[in-house]
Parts: sequence; structure tokens; C-alpha cells
Amino acid sequence: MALFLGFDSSTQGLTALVLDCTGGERRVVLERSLAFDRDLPEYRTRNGVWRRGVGEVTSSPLMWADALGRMMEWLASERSFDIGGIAAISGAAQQHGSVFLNASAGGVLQALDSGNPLAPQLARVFSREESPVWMDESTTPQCDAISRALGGREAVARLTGSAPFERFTGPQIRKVFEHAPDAYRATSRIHLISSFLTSVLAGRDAPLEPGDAAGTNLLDIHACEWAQAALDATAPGLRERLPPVAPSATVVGPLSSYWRDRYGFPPALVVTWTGDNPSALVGSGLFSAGALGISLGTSDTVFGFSEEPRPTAAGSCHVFGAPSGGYMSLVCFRNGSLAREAVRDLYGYDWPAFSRALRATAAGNRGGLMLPWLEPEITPHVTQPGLRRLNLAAHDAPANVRAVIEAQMMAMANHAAVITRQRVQRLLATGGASVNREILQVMADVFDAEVIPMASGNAAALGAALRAFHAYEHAHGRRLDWNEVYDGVEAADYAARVLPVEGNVSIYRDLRKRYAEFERTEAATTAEPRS
Ligand code: ADP
Ligand code: XUL
Repeated sequence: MALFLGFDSSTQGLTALVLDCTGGERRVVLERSLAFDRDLPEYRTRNGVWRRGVGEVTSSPLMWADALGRMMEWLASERSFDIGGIAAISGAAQQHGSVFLNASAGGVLQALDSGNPLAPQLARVFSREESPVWMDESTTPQCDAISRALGGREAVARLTGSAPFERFTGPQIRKVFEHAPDAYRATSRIHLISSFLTSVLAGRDAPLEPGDAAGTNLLDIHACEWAQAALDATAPGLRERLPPVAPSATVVGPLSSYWRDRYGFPPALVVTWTGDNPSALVGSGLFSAGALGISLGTSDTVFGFSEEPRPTAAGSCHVFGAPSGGYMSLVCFRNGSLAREAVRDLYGYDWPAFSRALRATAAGNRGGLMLPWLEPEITPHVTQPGLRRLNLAAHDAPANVRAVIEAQMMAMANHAAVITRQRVQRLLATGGASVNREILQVMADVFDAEVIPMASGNAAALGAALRAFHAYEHAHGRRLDWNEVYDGVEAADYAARVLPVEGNVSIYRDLRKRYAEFERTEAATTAEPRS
């Protein structure tokens, strides 16, 4: 039996997915999630995070490791499959967040005591108990300083694949260096969440791979190595604090003896984790340009594969390494699921009522528009949040439901136009909200493209299991082409595909321009300009 275990450590929870690849099969045999707020209440997170000072959003690295430990324990107790068949393990994690470890971490990870639970043993390895996450907006001064040191936003984008962004790891590290110099001095290793969790499984310090490493503003996107000029512009002594960058298919080692002795896991190969978006690219089977992926999770993201990096400082498009080789372009929206939930809750709806409201209202919403910036927005850059309406009565509940979804889809379609010059005819939808057909109908109509929902809803976890499989084969001398890796995966649910309705498409063609204008005017009056 050849089983491959993929994790997705996302903003609000952790998912595990087991893929059976025995004899040419690619069958998902198990998928299970836990939610941080509900299942690990002692960490007191809300939607998986802590909101601190102005724009500061952090979470607990100990909680992420603890959740992984609990999931491993649950997998070991699960009787529907044999953990002895697990050949390799990989994962995906929310991007950009940084984990600051002190000098004791390496030794502790190597010598974990299998007689005791994980979390108490890890409690003292952090030089900072809180990790900034991708929702953090507090580093505009650091972005500006890095930008100045490297010759402007355009120059940073050309070098690292992205202009400096508040949530990216480099600006976050610079802030720690400036505001907590003692903690910075006490830090021997700064991991991304992905490489931290890889290290916890392998019991040794893991490298980063080019997908997630590109979310730092520190990687030379062309050479796939740390860019010395960017390191110098960020903080002193940074190179020795960062993990090395290795190819995406790197096997870090066997699962450490802690997991084998405590729970009876086999010495499965641990493969470098990547970011949730690069992993979703793989899980969506996007190995060439053409279709786009859309993830409707805590963040909403639009992404596509590209052979060449085409970084631009205009807008919010990022270039990351694609784990399958080549590159990916991505645009990220902060007001995703939590904005949909906020509007849903404002009108006392549940999801079925939310969907009924979408069905009961007409495309174009009779010209009513909303800017759903309940939190500061990444795309476009908005620092002063607030829900804004145009030709839309606040008391009209169904129209407001339609307005939030139309706004999100029009923003995605407008801003994602930079990803590809071709007309996009197919969208692969994943993430928690992709189960909602009414939302997918608006997506299809706004993009004028067919929308295929992913069968599992979690392309990132599937991508992780596929990366584990690919690296395992590679390690055994079988260099599988990515299309061979993916062949047989029933990832996309073609039976549930949603087609655009011609009459609606033409309505959105016009409305998208009006939305862009409304967005431009409001963003200009509410965002502090970046230098
Ligand atoms: P992440 O991985 O970013 O933590 P998920 O992709 O798991 O998030 O998505 C979780 C979100 O899915 C929830 O916050 C919820 O808003 C959304 N969701 C779940 N069911 C529905 C539904 N029927 N319609 C719309 N959104 C939904
Ligand atoms: C991407 C981004 C988010 C996080 C959380 O740049 O910030 O999508 O990866 O999912």
C-alpha cells in the first residue's frame, strides 16, 4: 500500500488528507479538519488569530504544532486505514507568518521525548511566543524603509517577485528587529510556518522551498536564493537566521522517532512543506498557463501558473515559485470568508438563507454596489476599513448579500487581469465557500468562465499529498512528470460545474467598470499612500 499524507495548516484550522496511490490509483481515503477556536480553545484565538495593536494580527506557533500533534494522534487511532502504509508526508501552511526560535530549538526538536505530549516540550523553543500572520497590516514604515533601501517598489518587485507588502516576512522581521531588538538577538532561526511544521515532523531543521520562500520579499525570484541586498535592507545577521532554500521536492528526512515511538508511525519520508497557495496550485492541477484557481478561504486568492516571472509593482500581484517548477502569479484579498460571514450575520442569515437571498436577487443588483472592506484590505491597499455602499439601502438584506458577493467577484476579476493576457475560460474553485453554488454562479457570470469546484474543497491539502507522492517517487529514482502525478486524481467535480449565463455576463461587463471606479475613488480617500 502506498499512502501519502498531506496537511493544510490554514488560518482557522488544520486539515489532514490521505491519498492512496497504490497501483496507479489516486484516491482520497480520508480527510479531516480541526478548527483552532473550537478544538484548541485554551489558546483563545478568534478565527485562529489574536488581534493586538493597530493592524497587528498574530497567532500562536505553539498552537500550530499542538494541532499537528493532535491530528497525528487522531490519525494513529483511526481504524479506516493503516498508518503503516504511509510512505511520505508533506504539508501546506498559511503564507508569510514567521516563527522565531531560540538556540535551544534544534536540540529540543531532535530529542523530543516520546513518553510525553508535544506541546509542553516545545513551549520554551520560541524567542517570540506570538507569530505575525498574513492578516497583519502593521509594517508600512518597514515596507517604506526596505523600498527606499532597494531603489523603490518596482525594484523590489523585480528582485523578489513582489513589491514590499505589510504581511510579507521581510518587513515583519524588520519590525521585530526595530521594536524588539533583544528578542531578535535571542533568535537563532526564523522559520516560515511551513518550514517550522516540517521541522517538527522531521525532528530537524528543515529548509524552505521556492513557493513559500517567495512570500518574504527576501528571495531572488530568478536565482531562487536569498537576495543579499534584500537581507541587508531588512535586518543585520539575517542570512544565518533563515533556513536554506532547497528544491520543492526535497526529502528532509524520515519522520522523527518521536512520532514513530509514540504513535507507531512508519519512517515515512518528510517532504518540505510549502505555502497554502502554491500547494493549492498543485492540488488544482495547474501545471501550465490557461485556467485560473480561485480559493475562497479566510483570504480569497486568484492564482495561475506561468513559465516566466512577470513581477509588477502596480496592483497587488505577487510572483511565487510553483512547486512543480516555473512560477505562479497570485492576487490576495483579505476580506474573504470573514467579510461574507459578517454580512451574513448582519442580516441574521445562515448559509442556506444567504444562498436563497442570492437566488432571489438579480445579477447587477439594480446598480447597487458595496465595498466589503470590513477589515483593512490588501487589494486594493486600504488602511481604514469600513463597509461602503452605493445605491444600496442598508436595510435591504437580500440586496446586501448579493452586493458583497458581486463586489468580491468583480474585484477578483478586475485585479486578476494582470495574471494572464489570455481570456480565461475555466476557473477551478476551492476553499470553504466553494461549496456554495450560488456564489459560484456569480463567479461564473462575472468572469464569463465555467467554474469547476474541487471535489474535496481543500486543494491545498490535496496538493500537499501529491507533493509527498511526487517527492517519494523522485527519491526512488522515478522522475514522474507532474501530469503523471496528477493523472487519475478526481479532484475537480465536473458534474457540479457552473456555466456563465449570457444575459448576466453582459450586465457585469459594464458593472465591473463602475465597480472599479467606485473602488478607485474610495481607496484613494482611505489609504495612506505607500512611498
Ligand atoms: P481557511 O483554510 O482559509 O482557514 P477554509 O477554506 O476552510 O478557510 O474556509 C472556511 C470558511 O468557509 C468559513 O470561514 C466559512 O465562512 C466558509 N463557508 C463554509 N460553508 C460555506 C457556505 N455554505 N457558503 C459560504 N461560505 C462557507
Ligand atoms: C497569500 C496570503 C494568504 C495566506 C492565507 O499571499 O497572504 O492567502 O496564505 O491563506
